[in-house]
Amino acid sequence: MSNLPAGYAPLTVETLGARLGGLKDVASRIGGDPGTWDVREVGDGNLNLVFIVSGPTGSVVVKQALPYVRLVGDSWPLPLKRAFFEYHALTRQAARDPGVVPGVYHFDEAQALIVMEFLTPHTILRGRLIAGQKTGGLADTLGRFAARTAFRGSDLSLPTAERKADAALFLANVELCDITEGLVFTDPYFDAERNHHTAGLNPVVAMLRSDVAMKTQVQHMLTRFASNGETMLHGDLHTGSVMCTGDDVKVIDPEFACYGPMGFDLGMMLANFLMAYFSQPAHRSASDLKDFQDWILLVTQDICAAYTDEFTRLWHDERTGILYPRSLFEDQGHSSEAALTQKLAAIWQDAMGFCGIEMHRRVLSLAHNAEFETIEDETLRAGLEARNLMMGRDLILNRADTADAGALIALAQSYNERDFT
Ligand code: SR1
Ligand code: MG
Repeated sequence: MSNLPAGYAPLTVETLGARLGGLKDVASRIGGDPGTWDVREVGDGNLNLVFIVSGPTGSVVVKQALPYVRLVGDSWPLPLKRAFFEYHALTRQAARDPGVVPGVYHFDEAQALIVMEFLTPHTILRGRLIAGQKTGGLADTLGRFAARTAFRGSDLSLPTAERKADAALFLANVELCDITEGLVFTDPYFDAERNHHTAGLNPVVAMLRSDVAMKTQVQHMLTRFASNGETMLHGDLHTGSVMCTGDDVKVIDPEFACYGPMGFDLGMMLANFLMAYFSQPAHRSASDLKDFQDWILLVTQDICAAYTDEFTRLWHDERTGILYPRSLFEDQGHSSEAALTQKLAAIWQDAMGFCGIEMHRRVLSLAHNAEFETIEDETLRAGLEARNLMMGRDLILNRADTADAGALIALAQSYNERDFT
C-alpha cells in the first residue's frame, strides 16, 4: 500500500477522537472533550470502516474507505476515491429527493472519510426483513427515490451541460463499476475463483452455466449497464443500503454511483425484495409465513406503482431537459403520453433483466445475502435458493413477457410453490 495519499491512515477507535476533534462543526455536534468520546466500529459491509461517535450533545457516523476490499483483505486493492464518489452522489441525491439520504457534515478527500448523520433508531432493512419487522411507507419512499433520482439526474430534467459534466465525473468510478461488471454480470455464469454456492444447487448451477441463450441475454444487460449512461444511479440499491424504523426510511451507501440505465436501481431493489420473499420459509413460523410473504410482495408491487406515479408526475411537471421537449409535444398541441408509456416500458424491461441477474449473483458469486446465507439447514437453503435462481433465469430470458408488477408478483408466487432440488 505504498501509493496512499500523504496523510491517509485508517482510523481506529483509539485515534478517531484526536484525528477528528479539531473539526469545529463536527466536534460541536458531538460535544465535550474528544478524548472522552465513545467510539465504536460498527462496519459490517463489504468495503469500509464505519464508526459511531457519541458525546454529550450528539452522535455522528464516520465512514472511511480502506485501500482494499474489507471482505477479502489487502489481496484485493481498491482505490480510496470511492469516498469521493459517495460524497458527490449523496449531495446530488439530497437535492433530488430531499430528506431520504443521511446529511453530510464533513468530507475529507485525502482521508477518504465522510462524517454524516447518525440514523437512530434505524436498522438495516435486510435484517428487518429476516426478523419479520414491517415498515410503513417503505414502498412510497423507495419507489419515489428511484424515480426522482432517475428522472432528475437525466437529460429529461438537467441542463445537458450539467448532466454531461456529472456523467464525466462519475465515469471515473472505474473500479467500483468493475466490481459490478465482474461480480454481478460475469462471475455467476462460470466457475470464477471467488464464487461459492450451496452444494445442493450443483445441478441447477450446471444448467444455468450451460444456458447460452441466457448468458447472451446477460451480456445484453451488461452492455446496457456499461454503455447507456442516461442517469446517475445509486449503483448498489439493495436492502442492505436502506435503513428503517417502523415508519421512516433512509437510503445509504451510494459509493457505486455511476451513470447508467434507469432500470438498474429499480431492478436491483426488486430483486432484493424477491430474495427476502423466497427466504421466508426459513425465518418465519408456519403461522406467520403467509402474512409476511404477502406483505413483502405487496411492498414490491407498491414500489413499482410509486415509481410509475412519480416518474409520470415528473414527466408532466419537470420535463425541462433536451429529451422529449415540450416544444415538440405539448407546445404543438401533441400529447407526449405515448412517449411516456414507451419510456416507462423500456425502463421496466431493463429492470426485469437486472432483477434476474441480481437474483443470481447473490447466490452464486462472492457477495451473498444474509437472508439465504444465515439458513443453517443446507437442504432447505438449497431448495429456497433454487426457486430464486430459476425465477431469475425466467426474468432474464422472458423479460418482455413480464409486462408489469402484477405479472412479476404472480411469477414469484408460482416459483415459491415449486421444487427444483
Ligand atoms: C467486493 S464488494 C461486493 C458487493 O458489496 C457491495 O455492497 C456491492 O453489492 C458489491 O457487489
Ligand atoms: Mg454498501
